[in-house]
Amino acid sequence: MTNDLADRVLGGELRALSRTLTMLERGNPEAGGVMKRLDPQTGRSYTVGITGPPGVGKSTLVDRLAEHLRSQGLTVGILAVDPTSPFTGGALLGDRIRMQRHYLDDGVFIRSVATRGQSGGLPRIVKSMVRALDAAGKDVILVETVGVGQTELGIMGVADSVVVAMTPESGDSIQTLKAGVMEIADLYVINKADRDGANQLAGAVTAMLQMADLSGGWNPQVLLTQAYANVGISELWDGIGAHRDFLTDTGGLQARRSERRRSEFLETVQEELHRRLIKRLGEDTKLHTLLENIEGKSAEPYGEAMRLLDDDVDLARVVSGGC
Ligand SMILES: Nc1nc2c(ncn2[C@@H]2O[C@H](COP(=O)(O)OP(=O)(O)OP(=O)(O)O)[C@@H](O)[C@H]2O)c(=O)[nH]1
Ligand SMILES: [Mg+2]
Repeated sequence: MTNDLADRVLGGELRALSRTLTMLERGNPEAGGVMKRLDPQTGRSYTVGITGPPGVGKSTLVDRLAEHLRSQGLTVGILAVDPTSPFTGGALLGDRIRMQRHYLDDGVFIRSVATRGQSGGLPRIVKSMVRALDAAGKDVILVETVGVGQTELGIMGVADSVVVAMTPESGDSIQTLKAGVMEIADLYVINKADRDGANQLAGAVTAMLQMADLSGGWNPQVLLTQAYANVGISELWDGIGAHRDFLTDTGGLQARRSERRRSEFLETVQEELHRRLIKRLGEDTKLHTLLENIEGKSAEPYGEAMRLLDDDVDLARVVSGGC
């Protein structure tokens, strides 16, 4: 069954791809079999992360980029990571409406990913989803994430190139820079360049970059766009291309991708361990009693945690319960 599904994904069948992403999202154990078969066929896509504060125009940029890529005959996968709950997804609805003109185009695959209240950052499943889109033959994968400061850092672990979008109109932008986004941006986009202050903001960002130590080699570009009017989009794609060439020439691309695979594995182990432990709490009377003792002060939390982890038999029992 999983082989059949994987083959359909590899054949570019969108429904099979959609189903695979749902399996990943739900932690379906059969997803492992599918991903194993897809993995050898990955590595051909290029992944671009677009991040920045709420409302700066990320979805509009993604939409316009998709349009530009399609005009060049490239296929596009879009993952829109939505921080709102799946039940109140206002932003989600906005994205859907904005991008719906692509729904008639088989060359654009759009998927929203709810963060389901995970604390900050990007759901780790996004890394696996990107690999599935890659195997399905998407030439370019665009990942939109909203965030300010620390919550954006996760995009680094997913994208080959990271675009940080800002606007001249609010204090958010400078806030974003201060929150340490300097380290993650490969390209800066000042969107809504039709508004006052765009050039000043571009100047401020450029000045900050000049002061920063960029001995790593790549000099992040600062670009002005008017996404809603389709201005600056091809220049943005050219800028991404320049970063891609830089990464390819310096071996940085391979390094980023290897690191991404490593962290996908480690994060999955960590999250699954946690999930299975929580599940066991509801089922395992011994563990349940231990917790009651810890709560009632007849057992000590730190020492018991270490003992549980050191006692391989116990740990194996806790985590091997399947799902
Ligand atoms: N003036 C102006 N407005 C723009 C521009 N680009 C996008 N917008 C508008 O900005 C608003 C927000 O755009 P979105 O693309 O939804 O922004 P976003 O960053 O995806 O928003 P969230 O996903 O909710 O964080 C929309 O009303 C867009 O039409 C632009 O270049 N200039
Ligand atoms: Mg958006």
